Amino acid sequence: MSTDARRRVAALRAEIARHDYRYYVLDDPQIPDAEYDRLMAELKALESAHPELITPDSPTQRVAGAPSAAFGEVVHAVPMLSLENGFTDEDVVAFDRRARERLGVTEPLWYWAEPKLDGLAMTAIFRDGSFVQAATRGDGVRGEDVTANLRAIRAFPLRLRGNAPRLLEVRGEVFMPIEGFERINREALARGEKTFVNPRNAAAGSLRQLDPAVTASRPLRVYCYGLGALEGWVPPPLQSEVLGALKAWGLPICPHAERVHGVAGCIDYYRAMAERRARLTYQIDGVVFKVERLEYQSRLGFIARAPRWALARKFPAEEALTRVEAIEWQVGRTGAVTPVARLTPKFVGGVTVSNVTLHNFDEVRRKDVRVGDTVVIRRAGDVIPELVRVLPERRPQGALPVQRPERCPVCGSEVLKPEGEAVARCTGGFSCAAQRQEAIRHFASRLAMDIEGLGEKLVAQLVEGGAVRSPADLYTLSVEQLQTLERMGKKSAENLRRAIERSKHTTLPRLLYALGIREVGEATALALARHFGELEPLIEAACSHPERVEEVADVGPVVAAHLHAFFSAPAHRELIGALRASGVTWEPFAPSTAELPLKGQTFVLTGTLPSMTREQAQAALGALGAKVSGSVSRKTRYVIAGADPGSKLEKAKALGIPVLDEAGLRQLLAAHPRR
Ligand code: D41
Repeated sequence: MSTDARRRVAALRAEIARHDYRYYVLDDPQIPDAEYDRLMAELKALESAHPELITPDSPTQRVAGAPSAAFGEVVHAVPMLSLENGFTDEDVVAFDRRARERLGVTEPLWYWAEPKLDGLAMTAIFRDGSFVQAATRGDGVRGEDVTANLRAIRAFPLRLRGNAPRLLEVRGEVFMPIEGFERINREALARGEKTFVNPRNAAAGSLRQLDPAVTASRPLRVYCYGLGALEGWVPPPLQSEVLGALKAWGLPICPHAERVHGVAGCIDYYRAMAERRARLTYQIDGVVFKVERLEYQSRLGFIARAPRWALARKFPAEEALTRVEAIEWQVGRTGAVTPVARLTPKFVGGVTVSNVTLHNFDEVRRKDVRVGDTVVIRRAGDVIPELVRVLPERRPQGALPVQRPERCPVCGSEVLKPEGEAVARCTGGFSCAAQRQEAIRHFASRLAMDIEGLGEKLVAQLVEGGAVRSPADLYTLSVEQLQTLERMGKKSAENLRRAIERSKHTTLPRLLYALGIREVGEATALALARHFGELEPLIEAACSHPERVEEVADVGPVVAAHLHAFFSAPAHRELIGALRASGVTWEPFAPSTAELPLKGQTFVLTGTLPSMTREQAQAALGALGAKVSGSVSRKTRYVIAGADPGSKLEKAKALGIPVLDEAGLRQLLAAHPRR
């Protein structure tokens, strides 16, 4: 046998072990994966040429031997205790008080605080530094022999570094980081296989495998947190020092564990981890506090099967079951009609949840939520509570699918859900109490009726106080009435009154925009005004001949439907009458004799513009007479390109057609101001 081969094998094993240590224990990898794979390949080649050099703790032996038929049983030399649970700060205070009373200590104790990993407990034995056996916790007295499986986990060392004791039994948690969990689930889904419900189940399912090759393929990690049987080593006085020693031997330790002072330190640690929880790469279900001093630990001993020197402070459960009592429809400020499930109140994630939004009708159908259903709800951290899923097996008989409301629950106006959109909306606008305030704020805004000084706060007061129910009411407000508003002196009230008065003389495009018809922005309002010249012909067309409305550049069936719904509503016809009656006038839009500046020019839009929607860009161009087309040809005047442009941009370049970004488009629009 060549001594060269023996030396090279030893060097490779040491190097591989060093990289594993840097990666899994120090979290500071040194070499790329490809280089690691190369070292491994070289070692494998050498070992197959010199099989006599193979030892069980070689990294090539992580998966060795055939799958077994069953797990053997292991009796734990030192029983694996369980943890006492605490659910409140008071539980932590009581735990600390009991410990100090028993010890006769009055000053605050030091604690070792660590995350409570949501995985599965294991114990591993090293003899003379070599890994020899591992077992699950089982009932604490006897567990299953998972030696071959633990050996298959790359994150766990097969040999200890430095001077290891004759016998070292370490205890820890096997877990699967969230990212790995999501990856194996994605892969399982792609193969049409079953997925794991959570990382804990994934870790348990992966460790308790009769074929260690399967375990090896799963992204498992191990963090060690304690000791079992020992020979040839007297542990240092403190828990933190024990973990320091384990880490020096190359065993992975949770990086988020720390020493804390007294009960106050414990409670602070709990809060800090609860806040960090969502950003951790692994799942935890609480934190664990352990009395630092080992001498105190042994004086405190244990009751039943839990040590008196440790407490698991659990996070509130994030998921719970409850029942859907009703499904109601809420109307938002902009008319969005949103389904909300009213629930039997349930304490989950630290708060009582009594309703959850179902976002939109499609979501209700997708989840198939029905009144009477038992559902899983979830509230994680500060995240908005959500309805995760329905338990169909618990559905009461006769529970019917939810129907979308045809009429607004607040005002009774028609509810429309445009094709391809998720959100259904109330068409009530001003006449809907839910939308009144927002609609009036929009009416008064600068690009609409431009009532200077009438901002959001004043509108809120006027609407809440009942003085204003429709925009027409603004024109009946007296200086005296305005003066009753908060922080409104005589002078400001007079100014506001004058601004309201001034706004009476407006233009048709401004009025159309001010009405707040869905998807009728400034550009569309202008195009409509330009096309119809006056309001009446537009109303007539919108109500009776929608196809005529679609003749307007850049008005499609969606906008036409919104115009139809708006002008068909009696409340809106009344509003227009009331505005006229209170003296609001608008000049008819004189169709300009001059040609529109971009008439005859074709534009193509591609990609996403930073601050304009496609509709806005299209409307703005249309208002200047340009045509917007879907495909690039030699006749295209400009291509407007945003982020992630498609093949249209390539084609434009190939044809030598000028390309503008949003800034360029804005410059072009500014060069041709609309009236
Ligand atoms: O992270 C954990 N899941 C964890 C579990 C931990 N950090 N420390 C633990 N400490 C103990 C004692 C104090 C009994 C040695 C534990 C567990 N036990 C434990 N895990 C499962 C049962 C008990």
